[in-house]
Amino acid sequence: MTHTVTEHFSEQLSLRARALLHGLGAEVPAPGTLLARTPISGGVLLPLTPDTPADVDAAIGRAATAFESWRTVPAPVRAALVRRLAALLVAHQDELAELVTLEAGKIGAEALGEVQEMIDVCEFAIGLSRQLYGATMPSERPGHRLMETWHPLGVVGVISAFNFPVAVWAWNTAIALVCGDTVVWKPSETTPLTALACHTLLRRAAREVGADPQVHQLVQGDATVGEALVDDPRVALLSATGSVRMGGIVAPRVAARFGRCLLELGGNNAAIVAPSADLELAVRGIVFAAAGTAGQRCTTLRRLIAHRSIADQLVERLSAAYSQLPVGNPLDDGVLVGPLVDERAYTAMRTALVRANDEGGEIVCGGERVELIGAEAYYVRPALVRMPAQTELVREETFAPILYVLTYDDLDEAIALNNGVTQGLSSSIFTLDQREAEQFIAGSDCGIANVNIGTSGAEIGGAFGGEKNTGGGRESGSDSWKAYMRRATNTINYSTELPLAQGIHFG
Ligand code: UN1
Repeated sequence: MTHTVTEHFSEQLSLRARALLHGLGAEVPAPGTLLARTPISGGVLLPLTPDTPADVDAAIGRAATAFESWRTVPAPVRAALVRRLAALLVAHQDELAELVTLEAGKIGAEALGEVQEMIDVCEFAIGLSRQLYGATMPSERPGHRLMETWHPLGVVGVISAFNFPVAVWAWNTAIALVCGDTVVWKPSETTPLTALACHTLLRRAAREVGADPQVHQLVQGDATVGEALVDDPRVALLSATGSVRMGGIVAPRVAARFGRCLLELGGNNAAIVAPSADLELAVRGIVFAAAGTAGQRCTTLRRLIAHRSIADQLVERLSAAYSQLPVGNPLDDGVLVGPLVDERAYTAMRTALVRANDEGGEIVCGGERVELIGAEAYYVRPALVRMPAQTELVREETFAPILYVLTYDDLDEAIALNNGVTQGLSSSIFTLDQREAEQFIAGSDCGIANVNIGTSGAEIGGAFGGEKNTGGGRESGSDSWKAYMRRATNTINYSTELPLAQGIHFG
């Protein structure tokens, strides 16, 4: 496309974004310096006005005030808000997904899946609202009851990343709201429009069920906006998704004020392919996990640890599958790999591939840029790279579609390679040998360890998160809700005596 054709196309995308926002009921905000772009063409969708630290301060204040009454609403009644949000998400699933495609560059199926993930977690949260169970324990004292009760925590700050611009917000917000917390959301500055749309739908849901719309606040802008959340003592829990670097800044600052952190940081996820693996199934799983979302999930498969006996055959099959991957405009049917988010991501990918070569790697296929829609959009062919060892480069997370292939001889060695990185998010093994599968589940040091599926695409029902530099947080399903509440241990004396614990006699 020539420059002018690209510009014209970008204008069309911008008009489409405005129309979608309108359809979702969001008011197009005043133009300013925060530029919502589309990675599809690299063009600007809308210029927005960013929030100042004073705006963030006021938003936290409103959320703190709203908390005082929201915490007293019974949890199953609070769930009515989430139920209405889920209904609105169902009604607007297509529009919201299209906005995700425009802003984050996801293909249609994945964007719809992301909105589905929001609906799923809302349903989970609605059921959860009647299951915020506390335990009771036998007391050592007669006529006493010992128990735990769970209480709303306060204002939850949510910092989310561009790659899951809406689902990760929903994981946090749906759970936080039924737990009785209020939310201040700082989305990625790369995806302000989807955030605006979600905020609008939630506020509408609140109005429709008679809840206080101030339970949710949206603050937009760069790192200074996030920092205001990080440092504010009124933010009881800060749930942040992003890079290890970001987590390293956020965690000590929140800890210094004795706030709580829930971190979901980088991943450098591996899959082991054992000799017994169903290779056909493995290839399908690997391609989705490594090339899907153009390699821009924190759960993306980045390291393949193949048994020496099947490695060549596996690489051959993967290479054949990679060569058929349709790369292109994610709005087009049939495309499986959309654009990288921006030039920086592209540069990081190129730099990694040059280093791979320097470190003795062999680029089997991919890695080249495909100039499809002008010079400002970064489309690449997913790369498959054989590496002689787990080098420093392989141990780093490059947020792009590069799959490094390593070989192993015995399973202990493969598990050691899996664990031999600083990140600990997701991992998987392809094997038909149950002993190997169990050994892997016990041996992987990651928060997620799968068998016969890839590393990405987790369901919301499980706890999501990882160990080591991934930050240790758990979000969405299982008992992740406990991070959003405070626990009180209660000893209740219903006797007429006052026996002391540990058999102490006092006076
Ligand atoms: C992320 O990349 O930050 O498991 C979240 C998955 C998705 C969520 C990814 N359900 O790939």
